[in-house]
Amino acid sequence: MTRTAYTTCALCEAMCGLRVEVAGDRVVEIRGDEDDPFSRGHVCPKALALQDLHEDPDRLRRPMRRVGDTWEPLGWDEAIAFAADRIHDLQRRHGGDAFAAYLGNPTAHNLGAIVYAPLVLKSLRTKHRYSATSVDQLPHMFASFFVLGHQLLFAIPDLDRTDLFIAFGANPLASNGSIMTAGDVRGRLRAIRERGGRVVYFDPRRTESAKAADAHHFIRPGTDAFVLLAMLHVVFAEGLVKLGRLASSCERLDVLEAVTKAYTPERAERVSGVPAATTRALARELATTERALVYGRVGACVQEHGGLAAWALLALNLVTGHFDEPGGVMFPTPAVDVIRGGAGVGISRGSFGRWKSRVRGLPEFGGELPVACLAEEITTPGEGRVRGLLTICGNPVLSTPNGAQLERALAGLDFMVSVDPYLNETTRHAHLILPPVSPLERDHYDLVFHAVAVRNTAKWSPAVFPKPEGARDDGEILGALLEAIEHRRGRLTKRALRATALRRLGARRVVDLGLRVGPYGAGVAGVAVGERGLVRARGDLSVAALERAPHGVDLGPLERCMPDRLPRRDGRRVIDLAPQLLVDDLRRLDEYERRLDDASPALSLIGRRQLRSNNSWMHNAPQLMKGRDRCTLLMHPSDAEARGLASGDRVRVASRVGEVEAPLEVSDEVMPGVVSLPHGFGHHRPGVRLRVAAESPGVSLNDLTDDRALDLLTGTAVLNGTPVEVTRAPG
Ligand SMILES: Nc1nc2c(c(=O)[nH]1)N[C@H]1C(S)=C(S)[C@@H](COP(=O)(O)OP(=O)(O)OC[C@H]3O[C@@H](n4cnc5c(=O)[nH]c(N)nc54)[C@H](O)[C@@H]3O)O[C@H]1N2
Ligand SMILES: Nc1nc2c(c(=O)[nH]1)N[C@H]1C(S)=C(S)[C@@H](COP(=O)(O)OP(=O)(O)OC[C@H]3O[C@@H](n4cnc5c(=O)[nH]c(N)nc54)[C@H](O)[C@@H]3O)O[C@H]1N2
Ligand code: SF4
Ligand SMILES: [Mo]
Repeated sequence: MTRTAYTTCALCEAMCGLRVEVAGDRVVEIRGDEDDPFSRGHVCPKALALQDLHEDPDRLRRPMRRVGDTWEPLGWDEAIAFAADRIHDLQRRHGGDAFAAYLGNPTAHNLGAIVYAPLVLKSLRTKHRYSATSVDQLPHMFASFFVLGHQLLFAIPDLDRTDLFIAFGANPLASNGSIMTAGDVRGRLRAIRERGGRVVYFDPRRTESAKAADAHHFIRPGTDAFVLLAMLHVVFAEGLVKLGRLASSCERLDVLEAVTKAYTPERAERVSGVPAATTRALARELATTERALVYGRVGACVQEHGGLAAWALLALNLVTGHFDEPGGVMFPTPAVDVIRGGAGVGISRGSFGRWKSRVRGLPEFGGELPVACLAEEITTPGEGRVRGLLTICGNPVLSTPNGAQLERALAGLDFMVSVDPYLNETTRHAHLILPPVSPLERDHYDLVFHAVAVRNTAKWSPAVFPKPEGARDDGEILGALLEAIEHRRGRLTKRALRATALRRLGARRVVDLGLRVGPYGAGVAGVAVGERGLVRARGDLSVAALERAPHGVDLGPLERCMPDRLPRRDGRRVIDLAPQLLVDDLRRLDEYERRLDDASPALSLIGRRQLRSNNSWMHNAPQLMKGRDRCTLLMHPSDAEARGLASGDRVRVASRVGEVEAPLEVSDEVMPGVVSLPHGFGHHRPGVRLRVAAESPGVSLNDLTDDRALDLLTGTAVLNGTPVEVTRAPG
């Protein structure tokens, strides 16, 4: 007897609907759900690997405690009590800040984790909060906070209606789209060209996306801000500014004009390699095409001037009239509105500089410190040293700069606990691992990615399989941990009682409340709604209503919502086109340009993503690991020739912080002077329980990236543009 279950793939941001054929407790087949109004049947190879994940014998099923070099299983109650006792004891003796937390990327893809992890972090009362944000989208959050007043007001490409899509540092055909949630992003990009529009990429590599586009321009790593500022320069110089409907909300246009005057396309050409004529032509095309936009992603973020690039991207869309307009960048109205808040689902608008990191003095953003500082906060002696760590959904040893240094630091912690299904490069240093159920054993609602989607939709996906006896999902694990931590501080305190109530509430009820008070909900008596009082109820969404629509519901295209959606600053809803902090940071950009004059002849190392891979943690899925070794170093033929190297040679790649060896792949896909290695490999570490991954371990790109290299404005790690030397490997 087989049955059909409908669910959503939560591996990447695309939210693909799945149709899963199930026999008993086994997966028979996974296919795209053609009735899903958002993804329309599209899936990528990773969806099939959900079966691998589900069945993976290496996936941990019970809490495990490390005793020396061996691991012992233990029961949940004992495990949670052990964690809470150790955390409490450590903080009592050394202060709250002696315990740190790191949240990884799957937190955002996991309902239980996204609801409960922030609550646990709050209850830890530590300034040492870290996450994958500072190796990813932090510059966008930073720019949105200062320009628009809320860190989560991401400007989303209105992909389905645009006629010009210009992308800096994104590879949607491999990543399936990022901060641009779009089921079947390939089809949606193809449709732009089919309706006569154009798709253009700026990337140091001619990626799979670039190959399927109208134009691709090589750009030197780390120089996007120069090109984007030059585009602004052209828009002002040629009188192409069009603020339109939002003119009265925009402030400091004159400052933006004044500061971009110096950034000519010629100057950008010298630094970036992008011809001045290209910059001019594209700036004009952007300004004069009715439905057009410019977009930037990881490549434009994790670099030395990511903050400036993110600001320039926003500003360009604003001054060319492509902000909050169909076909430009727009703002979703998600069914659970995490920006407007209400019913406890709101996310704060942001903060900056309320405290600084102990060792390097780097400012917090949004309550977090840059993860590039985590290792030094553990190893540098003195008052306030980090002695304990909680990781949730994270593998910072492979994902953050100078991972080898972090790895050594983790080994010296007094106590480390990881909420994670695998014994991997990071969690092997934990004293306790708390493993959640598989993705097919948990309910799902996308609180994050509905809020960054190219269309408004909503979908509740019940677990495909019931939770196995004695298993817990992330929400249950973190809810129990939250309660236990607060109860150690006093059983009857207000916070302890609240923690118990929150644990009992459960993630499903949180979503239900969020839906009811959201823009398509019927409201709930007695619950405060957002900052603006009761919002207009447009429907009757609730979890029960969504359960009656297993393929999800379509809530229509993105709609104009500005300036209403801006939070008030000093009582007013304004857009600051030229925040002073960003203007001041231009000085650093100028210094960078001067430094280039005496730059060393080193190669510039960038990363790459592959369709059959997902950051650092899916190399244990057999269906994704078939075929040749993918962890190769790409190098342009002219650079290979200059070094007497050929495809297949083993090369040594060395940076300031480390060196690795990898097979060389000579290719004119990368621009001269640039080499590329995928990130997320490096599974050779001892003590890791990933048998499939260990067969093709590769090397870690982040054993080369430099923890000292930061976008100093935002605290984002520089993961692209690392100077390296490449030589033939000895022997
Ligand atoms: N050089 C370089 N480095 C990069 C990048 C780059 O482009 N170049 N990209 C950066 C980006 S964009 C990101 S987002 C970060 C990611 O950085 P991280 O989030 O730290 O790393 P991931 O590889 O996503 O690891 C996810 C971890 O979560 C676990 N996990 C998976 N699913 C679940 C779940 O449902 N519950 C729990 N509790 N755990 C789960 C996995 O076993 C794994 O340990 O890496 C960054 N690092
Ligand atoms: N298959 C797969 N899908 C994924 C992931 C994955 O690991 N595998 N990870 C997920 C995550 S966590 C994220 S954040 C998204 C990321 O999604 P994307 O940002 O779309 O994906 P990337 O491949 O990181 O694209 C970055 C591009 O920037 C280029 N680049 C590098 N340096 C520079 C530079 O200085 N300037 C410019 N203009 N370009 C530069 C790189 O060559 C690369 O092509 O993907 C998500 N989806
Ligand atoms: S694109 Fe692939 S990994 Fe992303 S949600 Fe769809 S099936 Fe899952
Ligand atoms: Mo990411």
